[in-house]
Amino acid sequence: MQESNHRAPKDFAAARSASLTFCLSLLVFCGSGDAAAPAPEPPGDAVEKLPEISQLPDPFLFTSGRRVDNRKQWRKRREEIKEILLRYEYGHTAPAPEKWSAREVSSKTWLGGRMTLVAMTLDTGAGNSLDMAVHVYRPAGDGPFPAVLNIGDDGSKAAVAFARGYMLVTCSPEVDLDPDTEGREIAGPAQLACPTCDWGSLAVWAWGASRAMDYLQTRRDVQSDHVIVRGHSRMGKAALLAGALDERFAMVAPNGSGTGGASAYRVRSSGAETLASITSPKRFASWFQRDFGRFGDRVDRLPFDQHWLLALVAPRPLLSTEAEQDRWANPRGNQAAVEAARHVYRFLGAADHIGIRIRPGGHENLDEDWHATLDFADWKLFGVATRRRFDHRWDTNYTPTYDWSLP
Ligand code: GTR
Repeated sequence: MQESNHRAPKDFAAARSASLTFCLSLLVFCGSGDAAAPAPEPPGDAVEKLPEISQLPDPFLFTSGRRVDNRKQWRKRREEIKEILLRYEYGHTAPAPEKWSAREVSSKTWLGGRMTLVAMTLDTGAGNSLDMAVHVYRPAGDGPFPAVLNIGDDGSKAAVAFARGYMLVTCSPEVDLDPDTEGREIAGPAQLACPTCDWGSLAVWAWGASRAMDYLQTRRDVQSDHVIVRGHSRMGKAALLAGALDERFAMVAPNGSGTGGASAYRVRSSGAETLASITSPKRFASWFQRDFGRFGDRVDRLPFDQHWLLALVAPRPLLSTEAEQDRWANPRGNQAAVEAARHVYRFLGAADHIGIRIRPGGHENLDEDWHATLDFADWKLFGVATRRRFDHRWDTNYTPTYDWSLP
């Protein structure tokens, strides 16, 4: 049995005091020195007062009306975009906990002895209030290994990762921190721990992935500067959000993430899931900031679109893996968002660090999707050439209609 206790590294302490704080006596999320910032105002009825923007909004345009014209300014704009997305769409993630601990629960051989599966529990809140399972599928040898952190406890791709020289790690925030529900708002451990937080489930799950990353940074067998955050479908949305917010993730790989993930709301394939549909109280309103559904029939009033979320990852590698027949996940909107976000990548000198891979078939999480992700990772993180293409277009007739371009 291993046990370790940790204090947040310095830069997280700084980020914590700078961020909107959710200081509660219940939790040790916030240090006592933090000045409590006012809770963000939910957009509420103000949706009607927001300007109509029919095109994909300009990611380089500050709210003040000024435009980014150098890379240093992009860092500032990035912070502004983050706050806009959290305020309107996902709700704010809590700061990193000041203290947390990891406990080994079990360890057994896996894949006929070629790997060890180590089950850990991370205690990220006061009094075990926020425990989360983390499973490490550890190849034989000392490492350190690059790793894929999968949101969701799915070990079925351990062999694929292993064969490609990557360690697989899974975490389960959708079970342990905020249980996934459809059409039911429940107060899961995260909401109970922080009743004044406005985070929806996707933000909680992304926060959980960052806590798993805290832990991976302490493992000597992990190359913590080469961790890819990945997830499928709803967990793809969470993985994208985690990678957008937490720059410790070296690469971000949403699979079939669709609406609320890597697909634009304003550009749709026929049959694609809409904002109104995903935020319906009968479906997944609880994944988002509670007022986000008010944009259901006013998508043109959204101050942003999902290319802004993708742009937060820049210039780190980002690959969206999609499927031709997965219309519900809005492949046309995905293409539009990636192509629009590429302007930010290009601005930062990394135009080919963002890609789309589209395979035949439907909404699944296949070995083939993992191989594509790991080919991209080998290329972008380790300089290994690949013959695979990552510039697929689902709709070759799609032409962007926005009138902004590189500063
Ligand atoms: C669907 C939802 C999608 C996607 C999917 C999944 O019902 O509409 O946005 O997240 O679930 O996670 O399997």
